[in-house]
Parts: sequence; structure tokens; C-alpha cells
Amino acid sequence: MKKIDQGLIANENSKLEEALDYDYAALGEKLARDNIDIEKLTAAAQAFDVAIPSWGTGTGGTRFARFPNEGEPRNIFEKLADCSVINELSGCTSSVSPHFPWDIVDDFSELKEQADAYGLTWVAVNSNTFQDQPNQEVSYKYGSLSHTQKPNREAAIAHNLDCIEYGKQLGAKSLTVWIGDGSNHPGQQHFQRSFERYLDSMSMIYRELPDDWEMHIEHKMFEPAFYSTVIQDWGSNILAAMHLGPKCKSLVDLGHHAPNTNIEMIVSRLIQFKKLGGFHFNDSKYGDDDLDSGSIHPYQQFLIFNELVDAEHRQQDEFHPAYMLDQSHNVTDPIESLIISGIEVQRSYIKALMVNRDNLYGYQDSNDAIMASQELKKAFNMDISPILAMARARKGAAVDPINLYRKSGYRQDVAKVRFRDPSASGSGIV
Ligand SMILES: [Mn+2]
Repeated sequence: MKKIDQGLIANENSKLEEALDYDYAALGEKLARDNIDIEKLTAAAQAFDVAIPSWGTGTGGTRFARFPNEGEPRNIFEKLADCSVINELSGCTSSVSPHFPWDIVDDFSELKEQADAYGLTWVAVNSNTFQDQPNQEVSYKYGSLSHTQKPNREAAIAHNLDCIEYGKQLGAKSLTVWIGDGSNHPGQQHFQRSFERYLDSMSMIYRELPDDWEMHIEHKMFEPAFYSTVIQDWGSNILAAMHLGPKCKSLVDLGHHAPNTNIEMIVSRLIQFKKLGGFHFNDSKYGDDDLDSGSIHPYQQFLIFNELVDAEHRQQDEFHPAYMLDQSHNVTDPIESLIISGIEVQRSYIKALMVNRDNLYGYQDSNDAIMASQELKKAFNMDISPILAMARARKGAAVDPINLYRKSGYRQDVAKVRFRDPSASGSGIV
């Protein structure tokens, strides 16, 4: 089942076919001079996938205001339909990551059937103990899994166990845990005791993980707590993941570090110790801006993928990181932002595949800083758009996705039936 008319895609793609074939052939010749097989890169682009967060399909907001778009999804079924549109046009986003309790439904089998019909799969389920739900008996105002009071911790543990049950019904294979726990004032919280309480709570969740599941811990240095957070950085993260066990790994959200942090080096460290669980891709200028992937620091994103491809190249053990977008779209149509972002993440991956590892290792061993740097820059500076467009064409996705999306009139169509619900969730800020 498709949301976008297949005839429209075929027709629009055919208009661009001749130019694409020409550009693709020219790029193929250029790459062949460096002994790079363009067909291998195109096959890799076709196989690449990054998950869409269900909440990313709604309009985001800041703590000041939210400006909803016409026709934004009001429930998980409508979010799923938007995710299908994104995948049909981008050809690289065939999985969805749900968020609970925002996406709880009465009948998960119906939701799974709907996703199956679209050709979408469910990946990591995300728990939410950073806000109180209506009629909740205890509050998370002063923390959840690390709360000083046992009933509050127990509520947070129970919610995470519920998330595992929901995820099992959807066929998901991992639980991502991010907590807003922390403090706003020096002295407010005992650092060690709060971390101990967190580890105790997490060990209870870990015990209930199905054998073929992983648990991913997401660190974040600030917000909503502004003085300290319990899982502040990758150091606290990897310590917790090592303490909890082999099924627990660290998740890197690009926006959750101090400005100018060398994230690619963190990625390397996590890979080395088999603790890289996955990513939340986004971009930022100042903090956790949740801007579109590759829109501010495309070179950083490329350097992160350089580490990931290096691990693939070395056939690193237990290396199967989960890729997901986690963004907040405040002024754009989220479908357009997510299509472009998925493709930009895919672009970084394919460019990283073009780095000649033997050359790079040689320059590193001989301490040739200039040539090592140039080896990376050479791949980064190459315009590989024809490879990505050809990958989409071969998968029946759109050669020019944004143009096609606008021509489809999808947003206008759903706006006629999705009447705005001002209480709809979708701040998308984690
Ligand atoms: Mn995140």
C-alpha cells in the first residue's frame, strides 16, 4: 500500500532520467580513475536505512511556542502514514521508532499490520519519564529512575517494562532510555547516590529484556536539568552500559554534547569497547537545537561516518549500530525536513565509503598530516548526488523527492481530513 501515486513517481522520474543517466555515467568514470566502483556505492546507498522517529512527523516547538502546520498527524496511525510518504520518496527510511505513551494504541496488532502494509518496520521503542501523564500517581518533577523516593522509581521502571511489552507486539528489538533526571542547583542532588539509584532501577529493566533485545542509554548534558544531569555525558553513559551488561549500549544524540565536542572520537571509543548502540542524528549550532541533519555541520557528520565505515572495514565485532533521526521541525514541513535529512545521513555514509582506507592508514603511520586530511577531504568534497538519485530511482523512490512531494498535494489532502488538535503531542525535543 502506497500513499503517493506510483504513476506520478514514474512519470516525474522519467523526465529526469536522461540527465541522471548522463551525470551518473560521468561520475562513474571519475570514480573509476580512483578504482572506485560506482555500482558498489549505489548498492550500498540502496541498502542504507535510517529510522524516522514517530514524533518527528509533527511540528516541533520551543519552550516559547509551537506553530502547528496544517494537516499534521494527530495519532500514531497518521504519523505512520507520513513515515510511509517519507520512505516512498526518499527510499532510505523504512523503519519507525515509536514513543510511549504518546503512541500507545488499544490494539498493537492493528498498528503492526498497518506498518506491514506500508512496508515499514518498527525499531527502537522510546520510553518517556520526563513528563507526568494525566492521572499519574507519582510525579517525575524531581526525577524518575533516579528519584529519591522508591514509588517514583518504581513507576518509571514499570513504564519502561510496559514499553518492552508494546515493542514486543510491534516486533521492535531495542529500548531507548533517556531520562530528564538531574538538578538545577549545586547541592540539590547527591551525585553518587542518584547515579546508584539510576543503576539499580536500570538493572531491573535490564533483567526483563528479551534475549534478542538491546537497551540503549542516551546521555544529555543539560535540559531540562541545567546544573547537572544523571547521565550527563558519554563517560557516565559507558560506565552505566558496562555496569548493566552486554545487552546495554550507549546511544549518541549529536545534539547532546557541549559545543565543539569531538563526537567522532567519542564514537570511536564506544566502537572500541563494543558499546555503540546507535545514533539520534540531527544538527545544531548552539546546543540541542535538533536542526535538520547535515544542515549546519555536514563535515562533522561525515567524520562520524568515517569512524563507522572504518569499523565496518575492520569488521569490528558486535558492530551493528541503529541509525535514527531525532529532530524538531519548527518552521518547515516535517515530511520535507525528514526526507532531506535521511538523504543527508545517507550521503555521509556513502562519502565515507569512498575514503581509501589503505591510503589513510599509510598517511597515519607515516605521520603525514596533510595527506591524511586530504584523503578525507577528497571524499567529502565529491558531489555524489547522482549516486543517491540513482539509488532512489532503482528503488522506485523519487529522483527529486521534494519537488515530487509538493506535486503530489499530500499535505493539502491530509489537511482536509486532519482537523487540528491543539493538544496534540509532538514537541520532539529529546
Ligand atoms: Mn535523542
